[in-house]
Amino acid sequence: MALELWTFATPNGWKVTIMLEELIEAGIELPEVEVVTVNLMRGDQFEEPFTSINPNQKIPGLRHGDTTLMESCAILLYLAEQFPSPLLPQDDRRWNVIQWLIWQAANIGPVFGNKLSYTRYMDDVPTEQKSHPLERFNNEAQRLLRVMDQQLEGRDYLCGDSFTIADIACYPWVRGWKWSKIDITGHVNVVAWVDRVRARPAVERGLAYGFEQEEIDQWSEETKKRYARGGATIASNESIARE
Ligand SMILES: N[C@@H](CCC(=O)N[C@@H](CS)C(=O)NCC(=O)O)C(=O)O
Repeated sequence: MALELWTFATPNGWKVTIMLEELIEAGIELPEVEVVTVNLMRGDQFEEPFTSINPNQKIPGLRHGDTTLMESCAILLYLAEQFPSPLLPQDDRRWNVIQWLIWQAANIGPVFGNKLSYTRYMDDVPTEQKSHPLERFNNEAQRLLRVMDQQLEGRDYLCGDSFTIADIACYPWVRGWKWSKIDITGHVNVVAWVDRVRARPAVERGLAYGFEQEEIDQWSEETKKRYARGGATIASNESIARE
């Protein structure tokens, strides 16, 4: 039974490509994986068949036999359960990992995502209207980074010595701090964690989805412009959904 991943090269999409590569790295024999690109800039997320897989119309989505799934963290949990590995320990560490996974979904994702959107994509919102959400999301992002920094004190990864789905969920958002203009440099444990996670071969392979090797860490000016244009289109995509 093949795994069909419906995705795009964005933080929530990279969570799942990293997960698949980490499972392979852990020696798990995965079924055939078919990656289907949902071009968000073209509005594919509002079309069938993606909408049947993910009624929320946002990537990623997963189909595995009769199971269809939305929400990146639910997909991480599903894959971790289907293909057991240290990425989700089965002993009493399990709920600690799950709480940090949910913490990402409820906090880092929305807050970093909104900060990014107001920083780079909301072209049609006047500057004076952006200042309040920018300040609010930046302050909250800094608070979340303090929580993360504290959690990483004396630990290599969020839940201890072992890399888990909680790290996978947080990493693509935190690594994009320059693009979202959320300064992580005052949080030394977070900075060290970003480097540690980036050094994992499977993470590098997962991040390569949608990108040439030489652009994984440093986007070209052309790519920045493409994402800025695409992000602005997505930010105003509500109109497409209403048509
Ligand atoms: N909570 C969702 C968020 C998914 C999400 O926001 N995906 C973005 C890309 S990172 C998307 O598809 N945006 C398209 C749109 O808003 O139209 C998850 O974790 O899967």
